[in-house]
Amino acid sequence: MPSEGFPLAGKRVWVAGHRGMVGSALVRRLEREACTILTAGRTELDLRRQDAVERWMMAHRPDAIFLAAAKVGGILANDRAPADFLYDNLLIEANVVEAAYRTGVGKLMLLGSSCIYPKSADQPISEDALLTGPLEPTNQWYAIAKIAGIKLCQAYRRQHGCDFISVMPANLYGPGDNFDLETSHVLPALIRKAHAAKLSNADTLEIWGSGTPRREFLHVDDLADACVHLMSIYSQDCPVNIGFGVDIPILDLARLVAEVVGFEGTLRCDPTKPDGTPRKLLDSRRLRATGWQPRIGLRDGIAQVYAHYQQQMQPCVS
Ligand code: GFB
Repeated sequence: MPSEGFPLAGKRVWVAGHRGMVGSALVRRLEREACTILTAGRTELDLRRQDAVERWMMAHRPDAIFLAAAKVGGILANDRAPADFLYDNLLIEANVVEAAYRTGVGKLMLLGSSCIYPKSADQPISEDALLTGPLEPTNQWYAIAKIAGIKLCQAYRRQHGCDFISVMPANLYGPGDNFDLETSHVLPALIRKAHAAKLSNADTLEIWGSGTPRREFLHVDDLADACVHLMSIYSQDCPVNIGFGVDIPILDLARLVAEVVGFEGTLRCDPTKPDGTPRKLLDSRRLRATGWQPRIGLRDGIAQVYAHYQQQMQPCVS
């Protein structure tokens, strides 16, 4: 892989979306680099407003941008708010990418998602599977917006020579996740449900869908580390998958969460809830070829997130 080299030392680096789980992990990771970290809160800057984004960029002049800001959510949130997932994400990406071009930003990384790939893509899913088949209906709106983001990076590279790249993470989890049962992803939902079931001595823990879909989970601190690594060395238009390398059926994930949390009852599937994509395991060979490896195993990662969750809950429990 040809490497242009873009060291972050001495640079002004904007983490767009720094309050989210991914953005805050990026800030934690960038604190170890000799760069200046720029952030903008939601009240200061609405990324869906083109003028505001351009004004902010003109005033703050980042050299590099991690575009982690996005409207995100789990399978039900995606299904129930298609307009928000499509509109918000399209605007955020278009505004930041265009302003980055206009203000001469040296490098931009757009964070996508493994759900951009076709529902029936061959496993593990290589970057070449993009746009080779129909998407999973529950999250097609979010996926279309993220595909547009990849295409924006490619188009600005082709037309204007901008060094804009994109990465596609596996299903993420970590500290700062959303634990709202209606809008969250599966892992924080299971942690919350297992914890509540343990405290109330409930007999069962409910799992949405059939429990058979398989997902690949990556700790957000591993993701942040891979992003900083790729920002420095990767400079091509093809997106790069960032995965852990192993997937697990949702039922086994629920068993693991129950074990870590200490819930000893039974697991019950709710077939009225959607399964989504049957399997999403990324082919991360392109990334591995650069020498990067994830470090946080799933059991340890879940234990860490559960500890965070308990700390967060402390005032309510006591
Ligand atoms: O994490 P999740 O919502 O996202 O669901 P996706 C993964 C699987 O876990 C699905 C099942 O098969 C769910 O039915 N599941 C079981 C649960 N119990 C629960 C629960 O209590 N809550 C939730 N949320 N799921 C999302 C996309 O898809 O993945 C986003 O909708 C994004 O756009 C994200 O791409 C990474 O993996 O199905």
